[in-house]
Amino acid sequence: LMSTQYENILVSNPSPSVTLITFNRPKALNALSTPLFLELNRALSEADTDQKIGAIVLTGSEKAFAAGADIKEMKDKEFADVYKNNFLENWGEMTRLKKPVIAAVSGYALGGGCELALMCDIILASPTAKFGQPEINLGIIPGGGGSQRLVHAIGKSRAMELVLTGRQVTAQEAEQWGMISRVTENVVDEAVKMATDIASKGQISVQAAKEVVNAAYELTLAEGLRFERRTFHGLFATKDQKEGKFFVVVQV
Ligand code: CO8
Repeated sequence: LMSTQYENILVSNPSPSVTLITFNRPKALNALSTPLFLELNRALSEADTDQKIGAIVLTGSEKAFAAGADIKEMKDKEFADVYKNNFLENWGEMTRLKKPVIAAVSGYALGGGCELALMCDIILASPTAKFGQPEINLGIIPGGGGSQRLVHAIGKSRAMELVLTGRQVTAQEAEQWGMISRVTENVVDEAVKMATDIASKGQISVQAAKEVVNAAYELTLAEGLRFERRTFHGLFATKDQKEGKFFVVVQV
């Protein structure tokens, strides 16, 4: 069977259990056009439903993870148009995936590029990575979740600074701020390694873990703890728990 052909992304399997999606609009610094997003959503959905795949890695090029939404596409849009068509609505689709998504960021992750990284479950960055929300310089504001997810990730004052000034932060600063998990050379290899490791765990507990951690963004502490406990209880009905690797725990 021919695998799906894409024009704006590359899809590969660097290990049998991992899907690697690479943005492929080098001339536009991987600007996130609508056609790119439709392809991305299709590839993500395929990986999410493929039983062999346990985790997904999302990356761009050395120079740019993604330099934002496509400015050329947005330039002539009018209010009625973006409102009626709920412009950017499909951007949220990747947050509904069951499987973990790791962003491997090199170079620019600006505007929508930064927001897309923030939608991923884990962010690894190379020392060249630069994060920022430059929308303020275009007379708009973040529209892909940046204003909300940054507050959760780095707190109000820092989020406010980024959103109001458009300043770019380095990978090192983003790491200090807890916005990303860590800075590393060979970021794609490291992300694939991590994804392969995650994919080797029980898929049901991985899915449950992702679900409960993400619930912390939306629930009160009491509701979140209840949701965690119930989900935890539910896992005692799975085969993975019966096979369990408790001896590993005991040895530690
Ligand atoms: N959209 C479309 N094309 C882009 C984009 C973009 N976001 N970014 C870069 N490009 C293109 C450039 O136009 C240029 O193409 P061409 O050669 O045809 O003119 C090519 O990529 C290379 O770019 P540069 O020559 O500018 O490369 P430099 O190395 O000089 O600069 C920068 C790199 C600093 C990243 C610079 O390109 C830049 O500032 N880009 C724009 C960054 C930006 O403002 N991003 C935010 C966009 S807005 C956004 O993401 C909002 C998200 C959702 C909200 C939407 C609400 C409506």
